[in-house]
Amino acid sequence: PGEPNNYYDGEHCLILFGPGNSRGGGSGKWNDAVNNDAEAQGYLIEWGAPAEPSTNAVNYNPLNGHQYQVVTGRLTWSQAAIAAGIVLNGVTGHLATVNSASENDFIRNLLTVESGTAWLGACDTNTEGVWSWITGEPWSYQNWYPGEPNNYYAGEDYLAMLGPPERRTLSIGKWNDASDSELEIMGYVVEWDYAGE
Ligand code: MMA
Ligand code: CA
Repeated sequence: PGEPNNYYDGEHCLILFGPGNSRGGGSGKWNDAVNNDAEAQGYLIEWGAPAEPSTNAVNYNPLNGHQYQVVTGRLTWSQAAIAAGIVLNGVTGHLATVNSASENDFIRNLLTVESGTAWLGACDTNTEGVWSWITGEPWSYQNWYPGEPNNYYAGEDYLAMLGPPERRTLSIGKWNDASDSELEIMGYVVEWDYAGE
């Protein structure tokens, strides 16, 4: 009752009152809130079939001590970049960043027909043609498919690793720049940077 009130003309996001909330604990009632409202302590994710993400095993790469997981699901790059931030044993994940041929091979071998072509953690949204890893690591290694990145129709700013089934000759493990909502994408790769494991 009384909501949405767009309090101080600044409330544009939806909250569901849960147990313990003094103003409607467990009621299931809604409130409009600010983007960073301290009252909101969680969020709800919904997946609709048939795009339900399914997680595969977490895989340890002995070459750098990092863990990797391929998640199958049709997310945009922006959605995947957020979804990858899950915590595993106290370490926050990120979309995978690739710094060597051996790391690229390791990830390439995790891709499946189900995950298909999958997001990696780089974009050139700041300056067209200047690619950077979301972790801030130097852009030292790259493995583009011939002719890529082509910024197709001037709308491709996000990095994907081409997966099976092979649609272009010798493509698996090679990189393509794609649009945020590229339909070819079927998964994303999460990396956790454990040090010294
Ligand atoms: C698709 C898309 C692009 C890629 C071209 C290559 C038609 O667009 O995946 O990112 O560069 O294919 O032909
Ligand atoms: Ca492209």
